[in-house]
Amino acid sequence: QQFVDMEESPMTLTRFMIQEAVESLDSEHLQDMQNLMASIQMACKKISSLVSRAGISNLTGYEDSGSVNIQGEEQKKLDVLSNDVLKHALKWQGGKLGIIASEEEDEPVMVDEMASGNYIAVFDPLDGSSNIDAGIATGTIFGIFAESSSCLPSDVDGGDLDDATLSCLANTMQPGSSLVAAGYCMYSSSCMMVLTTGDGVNGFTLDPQIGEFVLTHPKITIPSRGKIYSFNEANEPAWDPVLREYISNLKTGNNQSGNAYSSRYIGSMVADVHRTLMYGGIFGYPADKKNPNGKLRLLYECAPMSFLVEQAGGMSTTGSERVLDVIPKAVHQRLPLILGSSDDVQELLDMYAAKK
Ligand code: P6P
Repeated sequence: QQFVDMEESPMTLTRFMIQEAVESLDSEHLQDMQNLMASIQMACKKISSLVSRAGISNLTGYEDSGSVNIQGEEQKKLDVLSNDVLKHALKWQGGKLGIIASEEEDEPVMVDEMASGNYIAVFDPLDGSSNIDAGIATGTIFGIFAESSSCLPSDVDGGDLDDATLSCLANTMQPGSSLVAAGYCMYSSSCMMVLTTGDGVNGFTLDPQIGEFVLTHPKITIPSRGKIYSFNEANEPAWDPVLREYISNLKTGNNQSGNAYSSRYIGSMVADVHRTLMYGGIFGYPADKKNPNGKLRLLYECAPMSFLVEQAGGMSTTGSERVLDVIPKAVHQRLPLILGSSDDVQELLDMYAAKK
C-alpha cells in the first residue's frame, strides 16, 4: 500500500490545527479551536473575495441606508456584509461557540439558542474599511475567550439590558490575558492569516490556486528592536510631552539604538501591526488631549493584537499598564495602545518612569 507522501502536500491551516490537536495534551480544547478556525478561515476567504471585487460588484462606499454603528461611524457596505459573513460562519462551528461581540453589533449576541456556549468570539469584521475605496490594505481581527463565570464586574456599564444580554456581557468582559486564541486576516498584496493559540505565532498565506491558507511564516518572532515608528503624527501636538520627546528622539537618532528611525503609517491597524511584527519597531494610537482613551477598541482590536505581539516576543502597553491586564468596562471601550519591539516599547516606558 503506497501511503500518500504528506511531506509533498502543503502545511495548510487545517492540517496545522489538526497536527496541533494531535500533539497537544489538551486535544479537546485544540479540537474546538480547530473547528472555530475552520469557520473563521472560511469567512475570511469570503471577505477576501468581497474586498478584492468591491469595485466590480459595487460594494465600495457607504451603506445606502446611511446607517451608523454604535460608535456613530457611518457603516461601509462591506462592514455590514463582512459582519454578516462572520456571524453566519460562526453559527456552524460545532456548537461550542455561545456568544459573539462585534464592532458592528451594539451588544454581544448569542450565536443561537442551540449553542452549548463554551467560547466567546470577539471581532472587528473589516478593520480599516474606510480605506477600501482607496484600495489600501484592510483586515479582520478576532479573539476567542473561554466562557467565564457569569458574574459581571461591578462597575461594568450594563445599562437597562435584559438578563440574557447581561449574561452575554458578563462572559465578554474579560481581560486580554484570558484570550485562548487571537489573530487577524490581512487583505493586501497577499491574503495572510496570522494566528496564535497561546503557543507562539504562525502566519499562513492564502494560495488562490488551491483555496487554502498555507503555512509560510512559522514561529513569527518580532525583532527586539526596529527602525520604524508608526503613529498618526497629525495628532502629535495633542500627545503627552514624554511621547513627543520619545518620537523626536527617534527622528534625530538621539535614542538607545543611535539610529534615526523611518516613519510608516498606513492607517489600517492590521497592516501597521503586521509590518511591525515582520520588521520590528513601534506602532501606536496613544491617548491625546482630544481622545483621552485613544481611538482603538480594547476588546476586539487592542487585546487580540496585544496577545499576538506578546506571543511573538514583543510588548503592548497603554503607556501606563500592560494592555492584556485591562478588564473591559464596556464592549466598545477605547484604549490607548502602543505596541511593538520589546526594546523600543521598553525605552518609552523607561522615559515615562523617569518623569514620574
Ligand atoms: P486615524 C481604521 O479606521 C482604524 O480603526 C484602524 O485600523 C487604524 O489604525 C486607525 O483607525 C487609524 O485612525 O485617526 O489615524 O485615521
